[in-house]
Amino acid sequence: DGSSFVDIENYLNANYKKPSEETFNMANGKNIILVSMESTQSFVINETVEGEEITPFLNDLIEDSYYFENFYHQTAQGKTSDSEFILDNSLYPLGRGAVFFTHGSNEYTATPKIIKEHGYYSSVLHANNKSFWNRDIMYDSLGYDHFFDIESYEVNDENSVGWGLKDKEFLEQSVDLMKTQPQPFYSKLITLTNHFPFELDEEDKMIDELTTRSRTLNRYIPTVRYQDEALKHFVQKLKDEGLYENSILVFYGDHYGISENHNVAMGEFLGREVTSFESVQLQRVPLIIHIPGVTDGDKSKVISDVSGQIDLKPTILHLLGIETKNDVHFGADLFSDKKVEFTVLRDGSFITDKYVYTKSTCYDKETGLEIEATNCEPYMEKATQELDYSDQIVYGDLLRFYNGTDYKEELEEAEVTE
Ligand code: GP9
Ligand code: MN
Repeated sequence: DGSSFVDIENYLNANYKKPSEETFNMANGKNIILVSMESTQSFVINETVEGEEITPFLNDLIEDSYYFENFYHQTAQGKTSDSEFILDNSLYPLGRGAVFFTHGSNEYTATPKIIKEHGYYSSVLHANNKSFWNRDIMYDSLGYDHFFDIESYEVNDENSVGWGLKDKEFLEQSVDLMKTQPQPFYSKLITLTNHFPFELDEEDKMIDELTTRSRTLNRYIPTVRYQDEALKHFVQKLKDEGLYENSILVFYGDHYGISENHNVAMGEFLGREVTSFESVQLQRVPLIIHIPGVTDGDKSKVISDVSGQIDLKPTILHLLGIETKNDVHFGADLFSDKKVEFTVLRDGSFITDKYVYTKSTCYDKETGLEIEATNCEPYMEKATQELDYSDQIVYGDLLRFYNGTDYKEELEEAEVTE
């Protein structure tokens, strides 16, 4: 059956959360530096292997940041590209295929497009071919001013491993490229070294591989450690080049790195069986928001509220002091005291403050034990509804009818059918 865009609009209006007065406008006029950390899951944060931290730099950075410890990725088959899509649009990716490919030429009201009107320059920096994931087409649709692809980097045998340019070199060269941009800018950097099959040169190994039965998991730990070191140099270089003070850093994991095929080894490492409940909990990825001069020391905070990548767009816009009341988005400002703890994953699983629902089973979030389905029932319809509304927007290219301040009247009459 069909629903009209009015239904979607009503749903989104009810979903809108007022920004918190404390954080609204907190980063007005500052550069936004986003780093998409390849395959980085939260279980590595503040975790050690034989006494050695896997992410010593990020652990330190968290001490001077807002750190969201219950932040979930919401990606599906489009992997990194899905995370980019969610982040910039606060829409869900598709259940099948990669929306970057299937709907790369839709109209969107993505963050780069919105902040352009507020004087921001926007770019993506990623040392891969521009057409990978159809990025060159989609970035135009999202309103990016520039894509620094592999052509912008100096890549050779020495500074490459696995998928290409090593993160340390990539991030270092990226600072030089960012320096050429007009400020304020919104720049998204996408790392690559911590990508399956997690290859690393001997000289870059700073921590031992694990010794579980999964070669993949074993190798993951040193590449995460390497990425952490690369990020440390990156932040230092931002400071040296004078870009740090006037920027806010948003570091987040794009999606899982260790699939369910490695559950036995993962259970060995975690010291507990990886049940369906644990599998959902393993979809948490780090989110660190660092605002120089603001989130330092006693202003830092570990935030335990349940959230997801879908929440980043309104959060970032509100930090910049941009209202989102008339913007189409499914997430909510992470800092709003009105934010509801309810995060939907693309496969229909969802997480609330009390429950985890997955594979038709309801779990008590605290104990991880299976409980009566009736506990989860009140949220089931909302989860399905939300994914469905987002899909209708993407499949119907409905943002064509949206002019950035209000929904066009003609659309209100249009019937949207599946
Ligand atoms: C490729 C990089 C990794 O450019 O974004 O892609 P993934 O396989 O993680 O989607
Ligand atoms: Mn990725």
